[in-house]
Amino acid sequence: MKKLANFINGEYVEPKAGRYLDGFNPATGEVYAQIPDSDSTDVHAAVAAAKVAFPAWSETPAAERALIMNRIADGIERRLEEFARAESLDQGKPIWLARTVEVPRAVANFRFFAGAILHHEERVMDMDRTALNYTVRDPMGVAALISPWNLPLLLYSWKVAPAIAVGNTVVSKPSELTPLTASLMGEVYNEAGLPPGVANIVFGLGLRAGTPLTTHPDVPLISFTGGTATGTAITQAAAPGQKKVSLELGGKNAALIFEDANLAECVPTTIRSSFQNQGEICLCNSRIFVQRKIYKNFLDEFVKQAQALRVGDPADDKTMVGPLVSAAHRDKVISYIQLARQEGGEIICGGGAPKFAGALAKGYFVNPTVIIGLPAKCRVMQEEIFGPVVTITPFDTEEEAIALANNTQYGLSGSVWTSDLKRAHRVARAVHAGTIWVNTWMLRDLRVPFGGVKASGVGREGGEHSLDFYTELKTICVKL
Ligand code: TXE
Repeated sequence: MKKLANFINGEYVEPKAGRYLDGFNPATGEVYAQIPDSDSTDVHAAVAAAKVAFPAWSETPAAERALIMNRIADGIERRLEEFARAESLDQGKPIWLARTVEVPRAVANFRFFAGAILHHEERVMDMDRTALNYTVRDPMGVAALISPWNLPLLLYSWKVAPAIAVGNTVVSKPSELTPLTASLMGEVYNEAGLPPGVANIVFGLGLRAGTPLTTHPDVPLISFTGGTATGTAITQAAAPGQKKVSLELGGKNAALIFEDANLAECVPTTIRSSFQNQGEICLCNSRIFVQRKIYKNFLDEFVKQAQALRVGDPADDKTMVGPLVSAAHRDKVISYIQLARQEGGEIICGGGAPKFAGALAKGYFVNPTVIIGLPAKCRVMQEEIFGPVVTITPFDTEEEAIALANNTQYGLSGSVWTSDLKRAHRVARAVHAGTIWVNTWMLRDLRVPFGGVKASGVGREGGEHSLDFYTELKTICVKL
């Protein structure tokens, strides 16, 4: 049984109150780890360590910070297989996905921001030779970084890397459901020579450990990725302290598939955008709209490919769909499938859990599920399910497709499939979302802004937008 520890001031330490939470292996339902159930005492110790480390770290030359960041990236890369195993065991994702996509992306996050701080430039605004205005950026202090369970290491590193690159110190609170890869990061930091107190990690529950962090008076900024309800709670908690907040929240992303789409590319990509990581990616498409002329063809091919996805042991390289992250989340996803039946939907693929014998019998599996025949306003078409469940609905006109895509409180991302260039641009502009992909999905450049509109969040991170979020921008005006 693994017993995890918080990482505070460069050392692994037990939670002060000695309380632990059970960590479950989602593939078997067995308890495999004890996770610190930290409280405000632990959080205060971590914030205090980060506060002490801030002056020296913020004044460390950018080249030196970049060197350490690159060593952190090297450290993760050297242990790629260990990280991939830990992520798969903890979260339930197929190990090949962790190995080929998510752990490499964590490495890239540290390398990218190590480079970004060396190449960053600020602006000078010349007022007709009477004055020069120039801008400078300063790190802000101790950043609170709260990350979720779906892409644990990827999202942890997405926040820590830019935050420390620009000279902040941080206290992270990873999800209580998936602490394992973050718990390895302390070793990587120490090996890389990151000064104690620059990156601290406190494990525990949202209310007991998260709230004292987001409301701490010495924390001026918060980056959060997670559910929309939690994002609202964090905004409310942060308001009295006038904290800078970035929220990446839920989604109900649409794929709009027009009759001139290249189905040979569109179907397998839409299978990925529906079921990759068990559908537990905020960018997954959960509502698929298909132009009527190709609806039947698309549906037949999509269902055939969905049925062929191998559900099973995430440690097996052939597995395409692993278990959901927790029993509670599995129950939530199954309850939406039941609701779809009540709301008049027809389940034409999946719809329940696979039967496994042996070790996987108590795992939190759900088969890839396709639902048709639902009205656009029903709960299944409106609420975030966050599992391997999609709805497929026909449409007739471009206007109708856009209206259907926008018929949601969310606005994180979307996909448009067409070979008509003008239509691609038109529809991409008309769909209300932070990111639209044309004839692809989840092609992510680290420089692009990332975030949502409406209930999908506030603010943008990524590339220079992360540098912007994690710094305070100051104007200096010099009269000539
Ligand atoms: O996430 P929470 P939950 C969606 C998805 C899912 C739903 C709820 O639909 O079913 O959200 O998931 C911490 N103060 N997404 O409840 O609670 C928590 O400990 C400070 C979308 O598991 O949002 C964890 O570290 N922190 C999503 C983090 O918030 C608090 C990814 C996220 O957990 C807190 C995950 C509080 N009051 C779920 N309460 C995405 N956008 O990718 C909780 N936390």
